[in-house]
Amino acid sequence: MPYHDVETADSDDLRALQDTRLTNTVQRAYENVPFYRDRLDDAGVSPDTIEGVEDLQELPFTTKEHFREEYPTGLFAVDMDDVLRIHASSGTTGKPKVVGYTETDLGVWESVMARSLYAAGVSPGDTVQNAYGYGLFTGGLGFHDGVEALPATVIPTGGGNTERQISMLQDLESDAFASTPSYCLYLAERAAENGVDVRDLPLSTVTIGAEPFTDPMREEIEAALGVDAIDVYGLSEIIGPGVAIECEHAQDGLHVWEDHFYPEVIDPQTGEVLPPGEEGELVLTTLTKEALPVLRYRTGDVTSLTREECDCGRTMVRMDNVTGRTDDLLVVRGVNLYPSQIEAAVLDFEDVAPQYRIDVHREGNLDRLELTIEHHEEFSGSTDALADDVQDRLADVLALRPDEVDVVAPGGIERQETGKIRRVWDHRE
Ligand code: DLL
Repeated sequence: MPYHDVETADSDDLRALQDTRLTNTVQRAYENVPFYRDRLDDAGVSPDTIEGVEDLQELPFTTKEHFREEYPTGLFAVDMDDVLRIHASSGTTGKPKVVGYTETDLGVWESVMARSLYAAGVSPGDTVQNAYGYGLFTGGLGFHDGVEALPATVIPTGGGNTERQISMLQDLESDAFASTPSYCLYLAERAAENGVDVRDLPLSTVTIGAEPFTDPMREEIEAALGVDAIDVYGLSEIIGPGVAIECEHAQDGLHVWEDHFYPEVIDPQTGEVLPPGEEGELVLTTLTKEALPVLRYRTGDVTSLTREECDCGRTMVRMDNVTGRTDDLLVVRGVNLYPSQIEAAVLDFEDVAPQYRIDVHREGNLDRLELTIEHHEEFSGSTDALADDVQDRLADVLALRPDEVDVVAPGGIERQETGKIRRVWDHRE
């Protein structure tokens, strides 16, 4: 049984609900947000002609640049008196994207998070240690409210403070742990240094999200923690964590809570909507948000959708694990490559640990690609030979030979205790 009946809704009923909610959202956005009014007027679209999801493609896209142009609250559809909470997503450049929530929005958020946690295998009464950062980042408070709404016990450790994090896991016997994938690895590593094997803890559920990761990276995490790692997806512009999650049952794609967030996948070049199964950029439309309704938001995240039945019985559409973003693309000596291709290729080597760093330099007119990887603790072979093997493999996979591959000892790559991990350093920027 799911947490909420709607998770197994009949497709016609779900569509009817989405149609009504979309019509209302478009009307509210048009009436209350000058940005949307101008965009729709410019596109020659009257909100009255949008009668449901069928008509969605008539609406123009919204982008992260629009959030920046309308900084801080130009996209809000309600008076500030009705905004109970603000969050913001910093990104790497430019102004943060400021997002707001009414009381109803906070209610929706905690309910989709409660649903998500339940789908991941957290039960009412469990104890969930929340290692996402509290503050403007949506991870901390988003998970926090969802755990309480479930209702379960939340331990708000937040990011960092790893020694205390480990002793809390031991002493309070947490059932579940939530953090970024990179922090899971960091925690396991620090625990081992202190003589604690995380695999011996009573943890039964781990959710990972907020950062892209490949399947080989997930396998490393699961091996380090001794438990399945459930992928949870979300973004501040839409609500925060809780847009989509894998079910523990099938762990085969993330169920998008499409009664609140309508997904499309488009060709990032042409903007054309792609059929199920085809990979492209995820576009999301909020169906119930009051403070910040968002129409056709280009997330930049690369995925595909499937409507095939899931073993868990939930009927909601599933999206594939996001391993990268359209703007992650690195062009090195004219060759296009994504960091996830490098991650998957190097972690395929048994001797390579799940830590890496990509540096791109420009020397004269030439780009230079350098990769630093760590070998596993048990490795006793030649680092030069391993470096050569990795270099050869990457030359095959990427159609570009890295100029240098450095294999360093465990711990040789600097660790990051809080926030989203940075692995790519493009010094040409
Ligand atoms: O990262 C919300 C979140 C918090 C999701 C905790 C999951 C867990 P932002 O800081 O706005 O919000 O960043 C959103 O992070 O567009 C993706 O590029 C990336 N992202 C989030 N979840 C995943 C995931 C939060 N499961 C951006 N896999 C998104 C891959 C993810 N990338």
